[in-house]
Amino acid sequence: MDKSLLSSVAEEFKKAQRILVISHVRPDGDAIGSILGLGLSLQIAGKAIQMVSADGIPTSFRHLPGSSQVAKQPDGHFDLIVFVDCADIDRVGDVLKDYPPPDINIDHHPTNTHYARFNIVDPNAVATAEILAEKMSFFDLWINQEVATALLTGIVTDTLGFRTDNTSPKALRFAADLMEKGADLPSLYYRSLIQRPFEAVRYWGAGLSQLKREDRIVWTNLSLADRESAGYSGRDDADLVNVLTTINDVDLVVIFIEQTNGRVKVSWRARPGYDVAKIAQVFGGGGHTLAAGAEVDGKLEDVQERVLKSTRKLIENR
Ligand SMILES: [Mn+2]
Repeated sequence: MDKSLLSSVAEEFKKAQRILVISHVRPDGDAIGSILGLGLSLQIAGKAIQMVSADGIPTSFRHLPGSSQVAKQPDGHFDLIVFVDCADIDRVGDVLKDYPPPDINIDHHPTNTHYARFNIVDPNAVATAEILAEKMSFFDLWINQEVATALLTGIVTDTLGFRTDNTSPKALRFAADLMEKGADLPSLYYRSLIQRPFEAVRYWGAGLSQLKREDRIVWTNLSLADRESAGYSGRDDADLVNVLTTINDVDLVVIFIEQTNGRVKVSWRARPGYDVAKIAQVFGGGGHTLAAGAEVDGKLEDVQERVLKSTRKLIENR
């Protein structure tokens, strides 16, 4: 990475007094871990920091040190606005509509649009938190136990526990460094990836009991009635899709989740060699080649039929 870019960013951090650190809507572990990791380390350096996540903090990350300081919207004026883990400028939601454009963009998405004055974008990093772990000393920022815990949470969650294709020796070395700085890997791994509410698992039960298979496709649906009888409060699939991807000899997994707005949320997962983002785009959604989603107007059964028809074509045309 360009040394002068890094020095310029280090200089910006040094000059600024009031700094906003913000990440994307519907935040994941890397969004939260990056906000907290950078935010807390800037606080240690004596800066006045606001950390913002428009959708708040998901329950599974509320145990992280500093999470109670994260607000849903910014307040006041800032010398520096920093986006972390955001591929494009709109991903932060509309909470920044009265603010100037971002100064610094730190991200690892290959689709990043380089929207800030300074863009530190590394698509080879497994997580934005990995980039931060690497650059922190360059910015003269300190990684204490709390910062290390936040950053390791970002790395662990974006790699689904060091098992995604892009998991690298470099990421493992940073993870080891962060453990040496005090991050408790087994505990944060359990809390952010393994542990879940009883209601979520009951909700899985509804999906699992209706599981269907045809050739190399597996699918199921989750209705509003399933959600209610399980007592599950989320509008998502409670990560059931990641359970279904563990099934042998299956190339494609699809989940249909009925929503209250007359729409159906569809989630695809694929083994390497397919591109589910393409089908998701046909239905107005998007994503990555191996993981994509869409929200489709219509009744559960109708959407299921239309989507499966397109999904079968993927296998036929392979
Ligand atoms: Mn990320």
